[in-house]
Amino acid sequence: MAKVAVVGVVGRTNAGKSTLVNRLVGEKVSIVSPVEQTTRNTVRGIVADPRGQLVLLDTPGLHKAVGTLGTLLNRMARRSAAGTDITCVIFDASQEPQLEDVGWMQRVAKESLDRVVFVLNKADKRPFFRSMFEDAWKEALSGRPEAEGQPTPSPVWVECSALSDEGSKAVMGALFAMAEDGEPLFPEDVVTDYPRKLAIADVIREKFLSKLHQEIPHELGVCVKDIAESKGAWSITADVLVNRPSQKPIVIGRSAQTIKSARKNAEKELSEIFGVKVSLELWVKVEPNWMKNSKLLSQMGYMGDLV
Ligand SMILES: Nc1nc2c(ncn2[C@@H]2O[C@H](COP(=O)(O)OP(=O)(O)OP(=O)(O)O)[C@@H](O)[C@H]2O)c(=O)[nH]1
Ligand SMILES: [Mg+2]
Repeated sequence: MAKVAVVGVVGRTNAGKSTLVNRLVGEKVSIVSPVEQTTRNTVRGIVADPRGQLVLLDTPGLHKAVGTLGTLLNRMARRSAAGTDITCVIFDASQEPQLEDVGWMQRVAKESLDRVVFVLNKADKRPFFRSMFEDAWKEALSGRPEAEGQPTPSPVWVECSALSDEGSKAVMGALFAMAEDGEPLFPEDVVTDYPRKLAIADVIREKFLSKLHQEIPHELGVCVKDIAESKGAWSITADVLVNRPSQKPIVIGRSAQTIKSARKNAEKELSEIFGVKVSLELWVKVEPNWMKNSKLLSQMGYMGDLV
């Protein structure tokens, strides 16, 4: 019988969770960017391997919550870690441990989660703070309430660079070593079951993020309104939401360069992902406080059933 496990991939924002999930799946299922809070929904990536199947839940990184969207993202991250077989905590070890890193360690220590992998990511970078993470873990254990007969949790530590195959192989090895025998949960050729509209919205958002960098970090939302399919071609209409009128010209860019290039790049990638010709129609809309508008957020898929 093959091995099978549901793995919650958690950690603070920007640690490299989505990069690692894409690397392990071998296909891009989750968007990646240097901007914090890139992942906004729990994306399931499915790894098929001769050893068996891993279902990876890529979650939004935990961060200090600001406003409704921030609170929702944190709630999703916490919920996604519950009810999984293995918890895989990703740390960006090219920086000293941060508050959110220590928060995950305390959680692992307190709840005596037994199957845990600690991934020290970005091992390609210098300096690398392995010993500081080990010290932070010792401290998290020392603050643990004394519970009779409870075994001390002992995570497996793996160093990795999610940007390379080598590092991710070590993570995969650690995960399969903890997986139990079972029947596959998904058919073999499936790499993700993330809903199509959300996946499309994510790709569009990523193309804007790579153009805008820090200018409008978290105030940009994409809502896919319609996908019209005909003879191997899709016409997709989507709203690009901003918070304030002053952000609209930034998203559009001089001579509409920003939006045109985001549209082109998104069309290209979506065509490759779905194997059909894709044409995109984007409407930039000012929607004050869209991040606090629960009706809009639920239309965009942020409130749904998560795991
Ligand atoms: N040098 C280096 N950069 C990495 C590595 N892994 C990820 N990155 C970069 O780190 C940034 C954040 O990566 P993501 O995968 O989007 O991080 P995340 O943890 O999913 O972030 P959120 O979705 O915001 O929670 C991107 O610019 C990646 O290219 C790594 O092993 N080495
Ligand atoms: Mg992510």
